Amino acid sequence: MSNYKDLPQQLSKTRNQSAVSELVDLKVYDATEVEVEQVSKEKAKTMYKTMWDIRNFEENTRRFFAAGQIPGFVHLYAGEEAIATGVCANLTDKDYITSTHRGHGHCVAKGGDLKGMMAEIFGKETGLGKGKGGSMHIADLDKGILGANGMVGGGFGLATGAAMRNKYLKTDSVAVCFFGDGAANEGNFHECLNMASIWKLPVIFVNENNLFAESTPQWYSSASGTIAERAAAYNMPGVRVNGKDLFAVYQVAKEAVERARRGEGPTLIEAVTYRDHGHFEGDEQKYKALEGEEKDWADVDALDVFRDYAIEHGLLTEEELDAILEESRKDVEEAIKFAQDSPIPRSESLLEDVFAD
Ligand SMILES: Cc1ncc(C[n+]2csc(CCOP(=O)(O)OP(=O)(O)O)c2C)c(N)n1
Ligand SMILES: [Mg+2]
Repeated sequence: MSNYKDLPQQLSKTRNQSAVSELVDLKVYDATEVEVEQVSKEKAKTMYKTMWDIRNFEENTRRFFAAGQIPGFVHLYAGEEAIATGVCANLTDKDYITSTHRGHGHCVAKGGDLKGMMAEIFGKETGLGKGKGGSMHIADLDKGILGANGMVGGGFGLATGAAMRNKYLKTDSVAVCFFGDGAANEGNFHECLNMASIWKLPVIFVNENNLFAESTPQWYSSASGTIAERAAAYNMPGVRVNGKDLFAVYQVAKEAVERARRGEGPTLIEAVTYRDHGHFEGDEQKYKALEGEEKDWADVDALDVFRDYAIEHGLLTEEELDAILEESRKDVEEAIKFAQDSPIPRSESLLEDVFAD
């Protein structure tokens, strides 16, 4: 938290200064540019609750995975809460999102039921996917959650297709594609940004640049200085934002969603952040340097940033903030109990939901 004030400056630094970085007029947002007054008290409360729901959900998933109660593989979203929360606060159930292997946060922020999600991760019959998918396959079509996805870059085509559907049916719904810095180097990224741009599709590409793809640093794997600057190649706005700053993310997402709803086409947002834990649970993280810029990002907690900011601007009181945290703890505890008490899938269910009628 101590380094928070320095972050906007850090954000404008690029490791690989490319020719394009100098040509493109990149907007770099931080909270100081956001009119916090525009955010209502109710909205602020909801967003803080969502961030805590994600954090509590993830810390408990970590705990029960370590205790051997969760089968399979889990990738935790803790540390990146402000991105999913700030983006999804601009969406309704009629809008779509596509998620990643690190998808719990996106699903919580889009309104996924905590009990159904936790039961899915525990592999129980009451889970959103009847316990057959687990952590990387959480989906809820009624909430517009098109699914977490084990394929890196798997969301680009789904989100672009969903946006195509929205436009074809003349709805004002949008689609959001969350993806990592590693996914930005998949071929699908380029194909879908191009297509979304020529057809002016209502899609927002939200890059979560957490500085690593597994153990590979982002600066090593990317030829461009930033991911946002690639937007210029596809003739759409590219925005870089402090992904630890909920208000800033909320604001840039709001502008992009409004633009998409007006029929003006896609936007690429790069939100810089850092994951609190390993790539997956069990990762020894020997590759982490935890010094310099990386340490600055690791030291910032988006929930503290929000809390300080909300108090400083008279948006919420300490008592109100504490009450929200308590409510979130209770909700997540109930979700865990629900998951633990639920039955494992019946063996016959293996053959159910395999073919369409
Ligand atoms: C198509 C494909 N290639 C490789 C993998 C293995 N893999 C899983 S996660 C991951 C790194 C993804 O990094 P990033 O997109 O930055 O997301 P992050 O884990 O940082 O959220 C890789 C290479 C995969 N699941 N799918
Ligand atoms: Mg990454």
